[in-house]
Amino acid sequence: MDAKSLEEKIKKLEEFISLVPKHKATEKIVALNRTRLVKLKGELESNKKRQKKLSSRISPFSVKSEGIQVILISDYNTLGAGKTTIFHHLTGAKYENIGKFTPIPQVGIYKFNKIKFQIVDMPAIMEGASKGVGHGTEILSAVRSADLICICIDLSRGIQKQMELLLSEFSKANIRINITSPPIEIEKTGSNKIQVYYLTEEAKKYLNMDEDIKQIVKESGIHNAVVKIHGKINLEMVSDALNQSIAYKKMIILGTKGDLSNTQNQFDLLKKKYKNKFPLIIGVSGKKGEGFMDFGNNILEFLNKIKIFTKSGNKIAEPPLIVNNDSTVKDIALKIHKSFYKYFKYAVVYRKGSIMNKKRVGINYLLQNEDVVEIFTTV
Ligand SMILES: Nc1nc2c(ncn2[C@@H]2O[C@H](COP(=O)(O)OP(=O)(O)O)[C@@H](O)[C@H]2O)c(=O)[nH]1
Ligand SMILES: [Mg+2]
Repeated sequence: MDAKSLEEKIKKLEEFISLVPKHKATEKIVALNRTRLVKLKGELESNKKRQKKLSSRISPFSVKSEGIQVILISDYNTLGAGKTTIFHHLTGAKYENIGKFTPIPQVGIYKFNKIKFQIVDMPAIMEGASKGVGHGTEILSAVRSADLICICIDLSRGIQKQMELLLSEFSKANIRINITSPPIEIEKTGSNKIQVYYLTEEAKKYLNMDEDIKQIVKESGIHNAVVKIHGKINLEMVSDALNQSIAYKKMIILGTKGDLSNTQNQFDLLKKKYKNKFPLIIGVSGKKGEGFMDFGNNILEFLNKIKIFTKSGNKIAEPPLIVNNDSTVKDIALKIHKSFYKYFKYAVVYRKGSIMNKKRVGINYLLQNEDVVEIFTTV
């Protein structure tokens, strides 16, 4: 197993164990893996303790994420694209760093309807960042772990050069923009073969690719794995799925300094040229605070997140929980506390409509934006 982190290893191992058919012949492998699981969990615990001690010494670039993390980025050739001005506007930080070079990331909180977003004002990206130039390694690794990247493009200067440098460095760093990762999971196993599982109706259409898929996986040096296909794929996606260094990131563009004259043309051009790759391009003025009216909602919608309020008695808890838009009551129960799942009896969902809709539902009920959920337990 070469899963990325211990946590992932544990998750994968637990999944693997639940997947193995339980009978005499597999008894040993299940037992071995159970033992391994216990060992890994022990390692994780001691790592966490060590991490706590180390955290005072970590690099300023490894920004700890709090809530939804949004990174502001621009290209170094266009110094002064307006990131710090936007950062100040959103976070309410003091006006200290505007017009100055920001050599290390600045972190602040942007609050929108009581929902917190962590905003990171990053140093600009230099040409060669993907090879490490100008703290490129650290900046791009922060990009890889962010929830959303806001590319800041100065509308008072040529937009194309700014975009091209950034897109080129992202591409060289194996960062894919606004596409989802292939619906393929590859997990190394102890058995000496590659097994492909086609887990959805869509996936079953690719049964005829079985041999090819196995061959590609073998080619990467893996000879024992479970490959799970969840949806529409092609062979390139199989090899992408094998490439651990590819990151799939959500990005939007902020056209900055929209208050200056002659920026409308550049904004139109920006939209025209990049709308295919970037479904969300917003014209803003950090200086005048324009364009950010509904910024929090824009972000949530773009990230396919919804707000769910929880209710207990007459009280609705604030802030709402932020969850994926395909979340069910189960996800909410687990998010509050696992006992709400364990002792789940039923839930009542209040949904806004022409009249407030109140409904008693089960654990698998699919939620919608701004639903209010009250969970009842057996204890
Ligand atoms: N007119 C105008 N000027 C801006 C705006 N945002 C930033 N600036 C100016 O552009 C310069 C660089 O801004 P800054 O926020 O430090 O850019 P950064 O280097 O990307 O962080 C400063 O002189 C700002 O006053 C804006 O929205 N409108
Ligand atoms: Mg700055």
